[in-house]
Amino acid sequence: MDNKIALITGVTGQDGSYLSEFLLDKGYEVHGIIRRSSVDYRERIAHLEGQPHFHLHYADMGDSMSLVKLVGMVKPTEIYNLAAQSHVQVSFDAPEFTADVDAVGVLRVLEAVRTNHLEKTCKVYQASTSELYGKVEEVPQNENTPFHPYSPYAVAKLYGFWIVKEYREAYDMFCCSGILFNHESERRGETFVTRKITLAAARIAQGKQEKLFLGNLDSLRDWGYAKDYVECMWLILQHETPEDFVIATGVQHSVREFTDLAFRHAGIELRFEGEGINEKGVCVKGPDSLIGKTLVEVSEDFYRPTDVVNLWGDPTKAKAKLGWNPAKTTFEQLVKLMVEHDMAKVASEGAAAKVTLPNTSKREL
Ligand code: NAP
Ligand code: F7E
Repeated sequence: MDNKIALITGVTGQDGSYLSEFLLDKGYEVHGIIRRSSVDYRERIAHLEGQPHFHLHYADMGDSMSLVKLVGMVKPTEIYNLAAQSHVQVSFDAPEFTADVDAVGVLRVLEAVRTNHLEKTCKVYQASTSELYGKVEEVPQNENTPFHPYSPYAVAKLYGFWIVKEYREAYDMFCCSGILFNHESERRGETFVTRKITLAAARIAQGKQEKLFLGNLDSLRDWGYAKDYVECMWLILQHETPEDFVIATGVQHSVREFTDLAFRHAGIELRFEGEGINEKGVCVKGPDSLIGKTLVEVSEDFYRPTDVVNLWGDPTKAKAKLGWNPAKTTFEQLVKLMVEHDMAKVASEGAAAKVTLPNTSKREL
């Protein structure tokens, strides 16, 4: 393909920022959608702004007209639809907004392609999710595992998955879903459990936070590295036929294991004692000032009305058909790189950033 023009919705997010870097390296002209907010938060793509092949445009997933106009102007050869209200817990508080952006938003993107008569020249990648498996009916989960969405977020994403499949079959469009399992990084939003943990471990180790409050420590996830996963999004669109793929590492760990390892990398050894809501992580090794202190507690505030607790992906198809390597970054390497990043970040914040109140507020998620 000579003319490589990508349009990324969700460009300011974790995945959008890595995907932009990846596509710019491949010689693409990259266009991203940003939306107006009272505070401009574009930290993840700040280093790309001003590059000659990187362009930003105002549009919104809730505004068909803006999407139709933009797709007509940019005439992308590939659209990566990553924009979403992506927090599962928030979807219980804002279910209608989540449905509008995560479900109907997908339809708006597909219709923007059709309205501009680009069906035959523009491929579409949809950011689907392991949350579709929800209250899992099979372990591990592959492309044939039945869906059982278990949150307003997952129900919205299920519509996105099916509308993409429908447009593929009805209009012969090259549009596909990547069913991605959790992927994390040093750019992960701070209210997802992994980043909440690595930041707290760094702050506690440096005397800037007293305690970490978490919800369900038994919850199991298949965590990979976001930088490795964006490559797969691209590979899915380069495959000869439009197909959906599960993207996962094939390895599962609990929130407790993630916490334990993150604190170790921050120089603190924890012993977990008690059960359920009474479980605690007590410091048994580390700075003298922390020995014997309870550093991790469970709070009901972080329990969800329905929680997905057993996600474990089977990436066999992606390995075989896309040649993707799910073991590029191991769980251990992922935790280490996140903690190292946050130790440096917290150190640079200075003493003023001490978190005096532990994060008991529900807003911390
Ligand atoms: P993220 O960091 O939360 O980024 C979400 C992006 O969507 C942000 O750029 C956000 O823009 C944008 N957005 C939200 N509402 C919008 C609207 N109304 N109009 C335009 N843009 C809007 O998410 P991520 O972790 O990078 O995930 C990327 C995609 O993959 C999402 O669709 C997510 O649901 C899906 N997914 C993620 C994972 C994972 O583990 N990370 C796994 C499976 C699927 P602002 O910066 O303006 O808020
Ligand atoms: O929760 C449990 C929580 O918020 C993981 C999104 O990218 O991945 C993400 O969704 C697990 C859940 O991610 C806390 O109950 C315990 O079981 O990090 P999370 P998520 O819900 O898996 C999927 C694939 C997506 O598609 C989404 O867009 O950890 N947990 N204690 C906690 N979770 C949070 N956030 N905070 C806690 O204190």
